[in-house]
Amino acid sequence: MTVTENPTPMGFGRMHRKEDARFVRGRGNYVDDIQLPGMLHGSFLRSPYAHAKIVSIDTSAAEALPGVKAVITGKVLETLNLAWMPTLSYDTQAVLATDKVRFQNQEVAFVVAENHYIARDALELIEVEYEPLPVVADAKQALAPGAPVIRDDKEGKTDNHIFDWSAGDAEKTERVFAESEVVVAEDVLYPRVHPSPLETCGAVADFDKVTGKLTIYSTTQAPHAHRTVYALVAGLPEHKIRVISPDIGGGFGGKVGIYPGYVLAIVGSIVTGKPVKWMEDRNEHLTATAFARDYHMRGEIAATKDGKIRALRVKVLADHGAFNGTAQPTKFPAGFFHIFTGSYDLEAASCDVTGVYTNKAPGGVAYACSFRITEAAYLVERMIDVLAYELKMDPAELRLKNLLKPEQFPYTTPTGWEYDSGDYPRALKLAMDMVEYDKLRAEQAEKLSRGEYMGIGISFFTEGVGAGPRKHMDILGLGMADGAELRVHPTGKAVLRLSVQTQGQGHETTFAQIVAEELGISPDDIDVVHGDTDQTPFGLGTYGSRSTPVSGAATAIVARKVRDRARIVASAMLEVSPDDLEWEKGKFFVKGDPDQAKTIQEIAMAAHSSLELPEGVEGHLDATTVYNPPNLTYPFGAYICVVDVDPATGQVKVRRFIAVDDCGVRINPMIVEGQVHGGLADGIGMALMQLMAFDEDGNHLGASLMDYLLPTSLECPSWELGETVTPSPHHPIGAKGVGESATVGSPAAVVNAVLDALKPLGVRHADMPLTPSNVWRAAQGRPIRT
Ligand code: MCN
Ligand code: CUM
Repeated sequence: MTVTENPTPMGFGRMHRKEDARFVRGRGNYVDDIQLPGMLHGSFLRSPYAHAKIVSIDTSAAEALPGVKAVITGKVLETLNLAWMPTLSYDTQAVLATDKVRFQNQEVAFVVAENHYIARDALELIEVEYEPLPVVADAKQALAPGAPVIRDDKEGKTDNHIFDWSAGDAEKTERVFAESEVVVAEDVLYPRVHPSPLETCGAVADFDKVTGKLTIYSTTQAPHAHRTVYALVAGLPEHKIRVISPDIGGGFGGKVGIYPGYVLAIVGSIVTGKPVKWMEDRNEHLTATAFARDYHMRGEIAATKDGKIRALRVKVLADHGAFNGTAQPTKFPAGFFHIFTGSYDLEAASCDVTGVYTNKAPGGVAYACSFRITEAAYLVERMIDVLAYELKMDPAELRLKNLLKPEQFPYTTPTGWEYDSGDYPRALKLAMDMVEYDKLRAEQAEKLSRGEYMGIGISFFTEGVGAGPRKHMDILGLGMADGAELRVHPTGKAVLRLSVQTQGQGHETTFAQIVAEELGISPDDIDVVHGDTDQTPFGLGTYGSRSTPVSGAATAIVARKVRDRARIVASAMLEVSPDDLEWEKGKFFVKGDPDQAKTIQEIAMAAHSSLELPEGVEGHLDATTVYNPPNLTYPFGAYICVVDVDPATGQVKVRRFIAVDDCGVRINPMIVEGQVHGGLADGIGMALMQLMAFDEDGNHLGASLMDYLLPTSLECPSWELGETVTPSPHHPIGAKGVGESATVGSPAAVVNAVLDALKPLGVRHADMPLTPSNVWRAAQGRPIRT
């Protein structure tokens, strides 16, 4: 493909995505595109109840339907010791319900048939007798005395409590609060939402009885971690398991965990001896796969009268659904929520998080959350605006007064994070310049005098992305480090093999660009292989925006190892000492004699030739590495949203959105901007439209895209992006992650803008989603509905 206006850069820079050549031609290869000879199809019978005892299941009529090959129930799985599986949070989750169902649409039975239609028809022939039980649909009811116990499968469990977790210095925080001039508190809800990528979840399992090899094509963001878990759970030898994650149509964290469907496709294939495909529909995806958020927060902020913020304290009730199926580093049951002090210089902070079971789908960490930094960033940015409201201060001025200063980096937060680098005031001032802040405030005042409500919302966020370090971070005991392998063929073309896996982030392009930057081989001459455990080195996968911080570093390092080998080969070719060579992107030359040079392509050929190499040098240029990050990287940004609100109808129009992001060195600015665009749209979705609601019986009220709304171009303005570049000092190319930045930063800007518009009506806070009816209710001073 020739793209004249967008030539391939020899390294970092704007470049069209290599993978788009197949996507725009409809030649992507997704799980549902996989067709294997003799393949069967599986489908789930799901529970209509949110909480009910299973009295009996009769599968005989379904089994008798022509074309049905197997009907699997929890009782069948019990005989295989597979009725329950471990979650990524050391809990257990029912693969198929045996004793009772614990959320609506939970998996109850699995039919394997010749095709999808027969499988679905057979579901209707299964007779299940349920005995409905009282439902816990609300996190606050979960710990009430006498609340029905959801997890009575756990021995001795008499309540719905999962964990208590705290961070920070509670005593010191208490002291600072006691002596502070101003203390403001607010209840802030981050409602349950769902990432809802274009592609739902699915798998094709193919067990070969002769070789004992199990191949699983699945929509996973973490193929290697899944393989290890399958090996541990099913007792299958790990080298006989191959997990292939082909093209993925968006993951957003919803494809990190292991779903019953993956397991049942495997069991189905083992039972029938045929490949089995399972692919869920939209309704199943929305109701049964990982949700996000559901954090009920009580924030308190302490400050001086003139707006110096001193301390922050948060209590969280975290709704984890029926099984604790979140995925985050083991030591942190609330993920990275304890980064809630955000971008500010505080004396003290503390948080207490309590996790509870409810009769809702499990999950919790999804939707570009950076392990709950979304909730943390939203909380602090809302609290800052609440404080500004009480102090009658401009929210931009209040932030500028309290932002960390560049000279404070590296900065250790009151809850123990070490921020690597940043220049926060510069980013906020740039955003304010771009939007012409003072002019905008004047316009707002002028409009208000004519009875028009306009709002300006600011948010500033700091994320920590790139988990490990391995010493502090693991998932199910697997340390968070990632491998990379780089092969350079004799003609100088290269193949990079990675443990991380793209779901749309453009890794085939950007990781080739990192190699290009380091070696001077064109990105067009570098293939990136990922998403196949048989072909790639071990690593924990893509989430928490860790690909660039971890595997991006591994890629730079492995390319530098290749360069070190190339230096030795070049020295043999040029008959000089390696120390007498100098590197310039793409070639080594003799110091002081640039005409005496060998290109990386010439060196690659020589490395494979009969050229005599020094003692102990093996030849070839290939290298491998494993990268264990010394710290997270800390991207940040300043966002400003401008809205027009009609309090009479509750309509909100997002007029402008300015986003200044700093993710350190940008590998491909075009891809970074695409990531930011997507995240900003997410923010508008969550702030204004999205809610996974349930009625008191636990019935899901957002089970289709008619009820669960996704933002479109109609709701989004033309984004205005700015950037600053503060390299990460510990990352080999100075890059920080960016994939989740805009989703983390934008909801608060939108909500703050709407509430800024409603400020003259005396509204200090209202919870998301700010739908027209909720905005109208807030404007009327009525409680809003979530
Ligand atoms: N990048 C860059 N320069 C930087 C940082 C990143 O050019 N300084 C590029 C990277 O090379 C990569 C992309 O931007 O191509 C995102 O990189 P990174 O921030 O490392 O994030 P990951 O690749 O690890 O992607 C995960 C992140 C997460 S956790 C969610 S959730 C999310 C997101 O990415 N899911 C997505 N963005 C998504 N975008 C798409 N299209 N689909 C998803 O499912
Ligand atoms: Cu939390 S969503 Mo992303 O980390 O895959």
